[in-house]
Amino acid sequence: MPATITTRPLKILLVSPQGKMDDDSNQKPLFHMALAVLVSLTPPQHDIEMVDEHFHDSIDYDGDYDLVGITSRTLEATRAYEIADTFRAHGKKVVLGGLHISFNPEEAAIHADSIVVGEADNLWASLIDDVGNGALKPLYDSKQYPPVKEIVPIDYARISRSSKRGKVDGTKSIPIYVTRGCPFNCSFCVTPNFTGKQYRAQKAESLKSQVEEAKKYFFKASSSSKKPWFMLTDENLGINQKKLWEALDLLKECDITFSVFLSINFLEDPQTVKKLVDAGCNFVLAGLESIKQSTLEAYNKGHVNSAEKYSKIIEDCRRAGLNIQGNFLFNPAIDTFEDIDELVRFVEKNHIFMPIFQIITPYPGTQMYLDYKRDGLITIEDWEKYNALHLVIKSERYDPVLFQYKVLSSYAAIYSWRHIIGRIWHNPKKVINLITNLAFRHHLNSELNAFEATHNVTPESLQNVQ
Ligand code: B12
Ligand code: SF4
Repeated sequence: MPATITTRPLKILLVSPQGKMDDDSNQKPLFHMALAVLVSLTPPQHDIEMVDEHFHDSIDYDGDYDLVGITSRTLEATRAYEIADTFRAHGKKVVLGGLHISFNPEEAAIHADSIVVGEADNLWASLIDDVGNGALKPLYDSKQYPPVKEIVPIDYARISRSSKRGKVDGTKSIPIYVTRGCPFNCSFCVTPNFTGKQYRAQKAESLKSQVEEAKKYFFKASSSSKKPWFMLTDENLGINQKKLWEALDLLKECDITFSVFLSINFLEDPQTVKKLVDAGCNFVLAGLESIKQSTLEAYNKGHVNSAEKYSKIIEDCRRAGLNIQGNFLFNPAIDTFEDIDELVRFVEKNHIFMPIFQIITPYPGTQMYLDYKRDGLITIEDWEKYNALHLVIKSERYDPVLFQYKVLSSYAAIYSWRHIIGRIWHNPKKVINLITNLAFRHHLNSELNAFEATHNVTPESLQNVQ
């Protein structure tokens, strides 16, 4: 609930910046959950405006804002700084927060009047009070405030008044979350050093009323899409089976479709899979990362995923009516070109739904970043390039351009017509399969063409590279 009224009404702008290399994915949620949380926590007398560059909203640098708050992930950090600098040149007070800023406060401090480190849930109301009283501090560190133990209910009514997003049909996702945190320690993931230790879950009754509110303000059925699509932005919804089942039983009553992030091993349980399908789950995004257990071990994910079980779990889910979206990581120190080819064959054989290929990227805040930084293995710290399609670490075995080219061309290859037809034929929910495959195919082919032109490479360049 918003804190009590203590200051004069302020006009606050909240911005979600878009990095130059952040693609215009159709998987993006209708608004950024960080901003949604801030809106939901803001005392009621303040006027809030939300701007999202992922939807090409324009920014009014001359607006009469008392405070401009900007969120950022690493990929968006450079753009966030650009926006912050421009607002400050126009005499506005700027606060920067979010994942990237939390792990790079000194870098960010140059661009802002104030920096928020960590989750803002328990400090945002004090920060606003300080702005109202002309006493904004340069740093708000969540460690100096009580730990975040609860999930703030998202105020969809207020978000709809503040944001430029109107009602959408079920082809665009409305974000919501049930839990935060994940107790695992995968070395490439930010969660263990951010929300990981503070696992918490939404109160069941509150979840249902939020879904109903979200539908009221953001959903309009169309002839081809009759149910709203919610993106559950939990880091890993499967951690607590009791909470998961409770949430799924409630969602079943809401008549929606949704997608969710979940570790694949949780799907070994047929009851969980059945509950997901019955509740309206369209697809689960699972970080499969690699089909080699030794690679999973190297990322400290060996106890979360069991590679030898992937095919059976995916097939069982498919039979039950559930698509599994697989995310895969490629690392030049571990994966040879032959390993990449083998993975392409695995993706084809298992008809993985909407597969995602990523080059391993040590995001600030991860254990991997700390290790690579210590060992001098990071070659690029231009944050614009942290979109997981650039190689930003040293590679002994492969020329960096050729490694990127191999991953990108393999990525495009898994969206060839042959793969797409196989996927649509075998997977449940044909329409989503068709729409997503066409969107990925189009996007990846233009990325590949641009890469070939920029780097002057052709498929022949990869021949004879082992
Ligand atoms: C849902 C999700 C997605 C969704 C939706 C993304 C979106 N645009 O909203 C999808 C699937 C599209 C996605 C895509 C990607 N994602 Co993602 N995603 C997540 C996930 C699981 C949850 C994010 C979320 O909604 N959290 C809930 C909000 C409330 O939390 P929050 O942002 O941390 O906000 C709190 C604080 O940070 C702070 N705060 C944040 N902003 C601000 C601003 C101000 C002014 C203040 C005061 C405070 C403040 O207060 C908030 C409330 O406490 C996270 C995991 C994680 N640990 O965060 C990964 C995560 C954010 N994703 C990640 C990555 C790498 C990506 C991709 C680059 C992957 C790719 N190659 O395509 C893309 C980038 C797209 C993009 N521009 O966001 C990384 C980011 C690492 C980093 N340092 O940047 C994460 C952390 C996962 C990981 N590997 O560790 N993602
Ligand atoms: S299981 Fe997923 S969310 Fe949890 S630490 Fe590993 S990658 Fe991060």
